[in-house]
Amino acid sequence: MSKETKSDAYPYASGGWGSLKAVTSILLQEKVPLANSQVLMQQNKPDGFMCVSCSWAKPADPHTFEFCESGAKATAWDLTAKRVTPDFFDVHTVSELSKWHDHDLEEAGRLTEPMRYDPATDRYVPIPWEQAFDEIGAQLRGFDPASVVFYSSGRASLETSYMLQLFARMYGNNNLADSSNMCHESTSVGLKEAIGVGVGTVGLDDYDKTDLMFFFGQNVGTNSPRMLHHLQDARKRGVPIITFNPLREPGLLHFANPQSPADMLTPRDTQISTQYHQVKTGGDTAAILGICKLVIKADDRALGAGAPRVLDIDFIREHTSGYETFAQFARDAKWDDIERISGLSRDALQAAADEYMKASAVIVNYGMGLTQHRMGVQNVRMVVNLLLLRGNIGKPGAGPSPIRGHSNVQGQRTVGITEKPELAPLDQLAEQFSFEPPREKGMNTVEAFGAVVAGKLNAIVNLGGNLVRSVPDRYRIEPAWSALPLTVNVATKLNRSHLLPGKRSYLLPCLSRIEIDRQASGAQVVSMEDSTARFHGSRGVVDAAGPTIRSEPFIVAGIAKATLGERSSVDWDAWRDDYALVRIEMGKTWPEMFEDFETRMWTPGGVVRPLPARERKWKTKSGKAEFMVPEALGEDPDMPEREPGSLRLMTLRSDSQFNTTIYNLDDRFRGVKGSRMVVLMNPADMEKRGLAKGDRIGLETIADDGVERRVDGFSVVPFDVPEGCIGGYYPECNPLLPLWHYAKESKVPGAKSIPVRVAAGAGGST
Ligand SMILES: Nc1nc2c(c(=O)[nH]1)N[C@H]1C(S)=C(S)[C@@H](COP(=O)(O)OP(=O)(O)OC[C@H]3O[C@@H](n4cnc5c(=O)[nH]c(N)nc54)[C@H](O)[C@@H]3O)O[C@H]1N2
Ligand SMILES: Nc1nc2c(c(=O)[nH]1)N[C@H]1C(S)=C(S)[C@@H](COP(=O)(O)OP(=O)(O)OC[C@H]3O[C@@H](n4cnc5c(=O)[nH]c(N)nc54)[C@H](O)[C@@H]3O)O[C@H]1N2
Ligand SMILES: [Mo]
Repeated sequence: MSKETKSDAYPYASGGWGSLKAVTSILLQEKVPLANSQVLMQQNKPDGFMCVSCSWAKPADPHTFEFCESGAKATAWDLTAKRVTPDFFDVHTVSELSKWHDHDLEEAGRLTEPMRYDPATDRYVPIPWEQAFDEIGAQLRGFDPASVVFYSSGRASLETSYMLQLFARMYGNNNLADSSNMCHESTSVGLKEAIGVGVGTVGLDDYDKTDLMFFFGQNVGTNSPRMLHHLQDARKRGVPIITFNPLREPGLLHFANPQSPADMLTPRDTQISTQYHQVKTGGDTAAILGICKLVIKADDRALGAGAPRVLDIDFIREHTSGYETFAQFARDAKWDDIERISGLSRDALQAAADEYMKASAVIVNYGMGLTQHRMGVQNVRMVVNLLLLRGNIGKPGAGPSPIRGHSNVQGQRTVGITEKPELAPLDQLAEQFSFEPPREKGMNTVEAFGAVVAGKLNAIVNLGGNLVRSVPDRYRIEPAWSALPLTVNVATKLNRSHLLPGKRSYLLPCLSRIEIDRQASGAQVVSMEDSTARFHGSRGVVDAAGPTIRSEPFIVAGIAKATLGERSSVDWDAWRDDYALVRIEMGKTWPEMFEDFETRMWTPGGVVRPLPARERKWKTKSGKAEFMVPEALGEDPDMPEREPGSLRLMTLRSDSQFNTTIYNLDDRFRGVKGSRMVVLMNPADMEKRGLAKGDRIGLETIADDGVERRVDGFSVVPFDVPEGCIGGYYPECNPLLPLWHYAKESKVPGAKSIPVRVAAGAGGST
């Protein structure tokens, strides 16, 4: 049965005074000068800069403070007064720095000079920009293009991304891996097959019109907090919110808006989730199928009784294919299976189905809890099945809303950062730039790291990211990464990946989007795409963190020119000096999106990207929106259900991190303090294993590939999570995640269902 929502792990609702205190303390921690802290007022405003944290939509009529605790932390992190200058490396060797905590590495401050690793002294030493470009270019020219990968981490602007994809293709490969490969690629694959566009179809205005919302596996209070404004407004209108999440997440239960004095001064806070279903991890396909089954059954009954239909039958007839086969599958599905796999009772699913059948416009929000599974693409397809039953796509107030991660991860794919040649306009690029782009499929992130481990890669060029921390199988990745002939890291801050230099390694410091980017033609602006497919301009507002730091377009242009030389028809210097020229080329490549972009990019609320599915035009194989019959009810093919004591580990984010960037060791919402080496466990699972709160344990992965994957030194925290499911933190748990444990169709690592057991032995002491 669905439970009454009540939070006890965190005494204050998400937002609230705790949030305000956290913002003040990070500004102090980073010694951000008062003048710079005013910058927060320009965050996500139509003429300001777009937040460097999450990709949630930017409204046309922003709040006075259009930022959240996470965004304020991310801004303070970039505006820090601390610097990592060449002197820093005089004092610290790379071997010594390897012993530092991840937090301390980034906390050391902004990188200021281009550097090259010197193996003789085990230090990074400064090198002039032009020399760095020449050396990198010469090495890249010497490699087979198939053995080089270009990774982007989701922050870089549309302009930078367009330049990078063109450079890679002129160089000779489609090896354009990016963070989306570990994130929402299950969405890009699943939605594309089902509705013909690989992105969500809702805009902010739909949140004002919806009359029911679902949340599957997305932790809004921590990971996209600005969205809480819209959720709160919706709740005030009486819109129910139904959440499916194994953990009782305080950030999904209650909300107090720190920017509303009324909310701050009254003890009463707003309830977010009106129903909270603690689905077992990996059980969403079964749960959604249960809801669909109940809706179809109600429709069968209505049909029999001559009553009004429950399904939107006109929509199904006109706009979809595959309904009958799916409906029969749902009718035949056994409640025993649905209840066992989802961990939810039929009554609980009936409660959700009842709300669904009452609502005329429904949004399904979802995140990593659906995509990062072996059956991640199927989970996404089940969301579509549910929505299609009542015509909830392509009408106001309704649709799928995948909540994307990095601030421009969606946009990077839009402008050609993809390893899949069919998704890039290769013919158009060929004509526009007079070259023959490679047509072979490139490597995504998992494939690239397969090649790293196999010793088949010569180089990785990273536009951001911290791959030795963020990819699976850390213990296998680290030695292989250090053996790479060349690593090039474009970064704002020092991280673990820079401390495992390849045979040749370059560390190239770049500007943050918050900073004023001065080039020969004057201060430059850039653009990005938010999670609701709107494009926005972004203008830097503070001085650069140092005179030798360069912008990402400058760096990409420099490497491209040095590598391609006469082979390229592009005037990289001109693009470097004036990004408007890049936007003009984007407009030629995709006139429907970027024509006249120079002026349109400042449209308050963003430029709406045309999405056929919004108009109920389906660019799918059948020309209709497609129902899909699930292959299995969601049981993970890697999960040894029969091994006694096996557990499914979900790797999670806290509110004090942005991916591999750790702001501090607390997880305020979940009530965890001072350590990230914890395992959140159901008290019954603790009892079965004779464990008490605070006991030290190790975890090991259950796999039969002969590789030992074990991490020690966790302490046990009792938590409200279903039996058999446990939670730990990303990236600390990544050594437990096998590289081959990924969603079949999208290759997104199965970071939310790692089969593990509690390891025998003391569990270590660190
Ligand atoms: N502050 C902050 N903001 C961020 C980030 C950050 O690290 N910090 N990262 C950014 C990025 S790149 C991304 S992709 C997004 C990620 O944002 P989210 O999608 O919210 O990702 P996670 O925090 O990894 O996990 C989401 C939720 O999934 C639940 N879950 C786990 N397994 C399952 C399951 O099987 N079923 C269901 N229904 N739920 C499950 C977990 O309990 C958790 O609440 O956030 C972005 N924003
Ligand atoms: N186990 C587990 N693994 C996961 C996940 C999970 O939930 N569980 N989530 C996955 C997901 S959703 C994602 S998106 C990936 C993210 O993985 P990565 O792409 O590797 O990302 P980040 O941790 O965001 O990268 C942080 C680094 O980027 C650099 N940086 C910051 N800002 C900028 C900038 O403006 N420009 C440049 N060039 N560099 C910058 C800084 O040096 C910083 O150290 O991790 C994935 N890995
Ligand atoms: Mo992500």
